[in-house]
Amino acid sequence: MTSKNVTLIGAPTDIGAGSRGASMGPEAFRVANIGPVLEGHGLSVLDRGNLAGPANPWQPPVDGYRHLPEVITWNRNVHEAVYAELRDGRLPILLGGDHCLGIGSISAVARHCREAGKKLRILWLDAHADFNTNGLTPSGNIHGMPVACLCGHGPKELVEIGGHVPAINPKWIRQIGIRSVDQGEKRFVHEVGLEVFDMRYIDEMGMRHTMELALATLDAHTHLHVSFDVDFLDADLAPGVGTTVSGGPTYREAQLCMEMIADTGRLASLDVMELNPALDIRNRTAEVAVDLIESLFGKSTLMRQQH
Ligand SMILES: [Mn+2]
Repeated sequence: MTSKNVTLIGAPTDIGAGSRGASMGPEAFRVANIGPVLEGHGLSVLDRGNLAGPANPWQPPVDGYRHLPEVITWNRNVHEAVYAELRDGRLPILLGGDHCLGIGSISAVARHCREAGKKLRILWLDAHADFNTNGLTPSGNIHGMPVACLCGHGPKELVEIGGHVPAINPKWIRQIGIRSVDQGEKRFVHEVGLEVFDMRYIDEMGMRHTMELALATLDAHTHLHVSFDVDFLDADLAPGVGTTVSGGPTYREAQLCMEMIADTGRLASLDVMELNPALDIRNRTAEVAVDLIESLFGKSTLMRQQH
């Protein structure tokens, strides 16, 4: 079951991103009242404050990676912080920070699941597949590589972070909302057999059917992790991200997505990534994200009775 004890962990860095500003994300979530909003749903919220890590040196790529040493340090710090909360039976919410930190977070979740004998299902809500490698990436930005790293394709220090290679099996992931994938990356996604519900699929089949499939076969022993890249949302709804892509889920589709996840009662860890206050308009994107997170934890827009 979803734990009532939630921990907020801020990771104030844009070390893996292509633009500066996601380092201010954690504070923007707090300004948008993420803690009190979750407490309003009967959760006990502990804010651990922000993790520390190296500054962003803003350098060009080396061997296809930008800022690899700094990315490694940040991910190790995130891994330890997330793992400690899970070991304590708490539900960690990682406030990014850019999406490269998904490596540290999800490797910690996978490690916890191995030790606790749980199955893992990961919902990757994103405009991008984040399945680049240093040979495929056009930019060298590691926020485009976390899924590949978790599946064992990446630099040794990132791939080995949770002590088990690969950290996860690609079959455990469902990607939703995808609409911007680089050419080589697309071939690689097909090669490993990632299950992707792209926007074409959502447009044709609807969010309800998409989520029914993405959440199928969960059981009482499944740990459900959500990795929510705020650029999952349509650019008009969520301007405060570094890599906006138009044609994403509307507010209503995103609400349904979150509510259907909440209905499973299996949510056990969450990353909310890539919020960039420098690009936002009066913290609107942070407020939309907090509103959706509220739904993820059971706020319902429904009139019908819930049991
Ligand atoms: Mn992403």
